[in-house]
Amino acid sequence: MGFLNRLIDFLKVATPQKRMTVVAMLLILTALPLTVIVAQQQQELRQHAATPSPTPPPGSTALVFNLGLDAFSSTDPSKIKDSLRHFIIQLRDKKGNVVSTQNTNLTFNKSTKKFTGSLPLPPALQNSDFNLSIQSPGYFQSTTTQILSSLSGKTKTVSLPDLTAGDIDGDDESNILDFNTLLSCSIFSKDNSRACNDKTGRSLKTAADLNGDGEVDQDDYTILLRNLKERAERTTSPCTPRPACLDTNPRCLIAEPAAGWCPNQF
Ligand SMILES: [Ca+2]
Ligand SMILES: [Ca+2]
Repeated sequence: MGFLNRLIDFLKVATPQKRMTVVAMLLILTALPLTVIVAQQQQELRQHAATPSPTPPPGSTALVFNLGLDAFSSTDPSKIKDSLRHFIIQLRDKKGNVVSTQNTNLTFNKSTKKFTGSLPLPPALQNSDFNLSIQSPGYFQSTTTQILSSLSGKTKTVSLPDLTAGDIDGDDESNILDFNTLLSCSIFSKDNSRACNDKTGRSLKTAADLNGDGEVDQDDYTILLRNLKERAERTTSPCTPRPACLDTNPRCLIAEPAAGWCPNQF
């Protein structure tokens, strides 16, 4: 009340110009918190708009996703804070050329440990044949072998094996740069997060938080180490493609190689 009384006394004796200045300052101070609230509400609305509905409207042409990320799948769901994750969906023609790139956010379901959501299919592709390449920050891209065709008026659920964590810098390669970037983003950073920010200044911290628990720490480092080791072993020990006749009836008889058949991708 002391401040208010002094303000009233000041206004009684102040010139009209000074009174106007004080009133203008009070209006600005009052408007600031309101501006912050409005900005927060707008951000929430934008985030909501970027999150597709899990169930597309009847009759629509859409892809319905039910995707897993391996580090999320192996983490206690109650520890996961990053329930909304960005995915990049590339539609490829039969020659493998990218004909459309779609960005979407999918929502983590703690019961199924899968990310779900739907994406309307662009009209130009509703009668086309295509397959999908799917990527999420921090994870290697995975491409379906299944060809989707003539989806006009229909929905198609896309379920794949969990994407593999480890591509922190998003170049679809596994190398020392992924380690350096994760360490830079982590609580053990020694470069003040310099390498954690890419050339455009964008932070890669979300990508480095492989298990979505809100921290980049020893757990993420262990996941990265394990996955890159397994990936390197697969690269140095090429498997033998599984002959299709092994899965037909009658079945052919071919001896399995010592390194085993390549796992069926999807
Ligand atoms: Ca990489
Ligand atoms: Ca983490």
